[in-house]
Amino acid sequence: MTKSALITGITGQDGAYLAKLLLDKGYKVHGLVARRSSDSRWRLREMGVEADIVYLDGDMADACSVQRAVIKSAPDEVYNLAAQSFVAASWDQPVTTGIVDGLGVTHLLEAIRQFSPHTRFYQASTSEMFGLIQAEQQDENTPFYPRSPYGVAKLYGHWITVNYRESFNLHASSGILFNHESPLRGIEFVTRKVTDAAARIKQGKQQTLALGNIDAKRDWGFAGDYVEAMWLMLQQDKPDDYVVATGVTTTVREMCRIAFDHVGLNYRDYVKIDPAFFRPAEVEVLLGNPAKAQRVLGWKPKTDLDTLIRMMMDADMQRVAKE
Ligand code: NAP
Ligand code: G4F
Repeated sequence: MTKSALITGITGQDGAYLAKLLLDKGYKVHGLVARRSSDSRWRLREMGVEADIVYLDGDMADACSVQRAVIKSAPDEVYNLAAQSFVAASWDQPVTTGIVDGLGVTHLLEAIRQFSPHTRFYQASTSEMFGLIQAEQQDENTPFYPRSPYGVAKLYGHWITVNYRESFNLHASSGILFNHESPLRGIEFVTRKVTDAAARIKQGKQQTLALGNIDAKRDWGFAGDYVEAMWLMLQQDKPDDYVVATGVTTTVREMCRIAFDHVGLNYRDYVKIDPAFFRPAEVEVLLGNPAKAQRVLGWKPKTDLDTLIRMMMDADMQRVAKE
């Protein structure tokens, strides 16, 4: 029997990788897509899957459209990836972020509870919930301390998922994913901002790169590896929460060095510190412990940071050359 999946946020980085993974496994893939005035399907084209998806109009802020998407797709599995996912923007749009990333999760869980209670549910939780870290290495038992409206909204989404699991016996799991990147990463996130700029500087199309806190540390992995963990969570007999990370943390500064090195440049010659890119409250360091995902799901990251940044640099060098 062909399985049906509904992915919200299918036009985003993870949505594109997950759609490809599920299509390769033989799923019928539906995508909830919010109306935009310009093209939002470029990542699905890059992955070669644009024509293989059933698109359903809807917005996480609109409970009726979310409900309709659940009824129409009759999903065995729902992956809730839709979000206003840029931390810095969440201070400028705290209410929208709260509605989409927080209440939106309830719209989806309610639709599943009422119309499709057998459906398995994945919530895209985040290491940003750890924020001001309460343990050197964060795992499923580490207390949360979010530091942005995004982190706070995601914490609501996380707990409402746990609550619907416990209240209504839904197969609802949360993946607490640490930063994951790829050539499809949005240009506003620091890794892509750096690889794009290094490619432009190398090709004489940009002179400098303005960044904020380059001493911040992140546990960076590859999005292609991380969507496999999402799928594995929904194949388990029991729903649960899992940290997905590499277990290695690196400064933004060192990530810059790797990117610029790859094209034979010294980042120190080009990176300028600009207070405009500092945040009202910073998450200084994140470092995940993926031991449970490894033990229960049999999941391990396959891509180290050096390989990941080189993959992104190669893609940006080619793209910038064609511009
Ligand atoms: P992304 O590239 O920013 O994609 C976000 C997706 O959500 C896009 O498809 C976007 O649509 C959609 N969306 C935004 N607002 C919406 C709304 N009101 N209604 C319906 N769809 C909406 O994010 P990502 O990196 O793929 O991340 C996927 C999920 O994982 C997000 O929930 C993010 O918060 C979470 N997460 C990401 C990371 C990471 O490091 N990447 C780590 C932990 C958790 P448009 O394309 O039309 O804007
Ligand atoms: O790449 P970032 O914008 O990602 P951030 O804030 O860690 O959030 C990402 O990962 C989360 C998981 O932990 C996701 F939930 C979330 O949706 C998103 O995908 O920033 C990384 C670090 C920060 O400390 C930031 O202050 O880089 C620092 N940074 C320094 N200069 C910068 C810049 N970040 C950006 N975006 N732009 C800069 O110029």
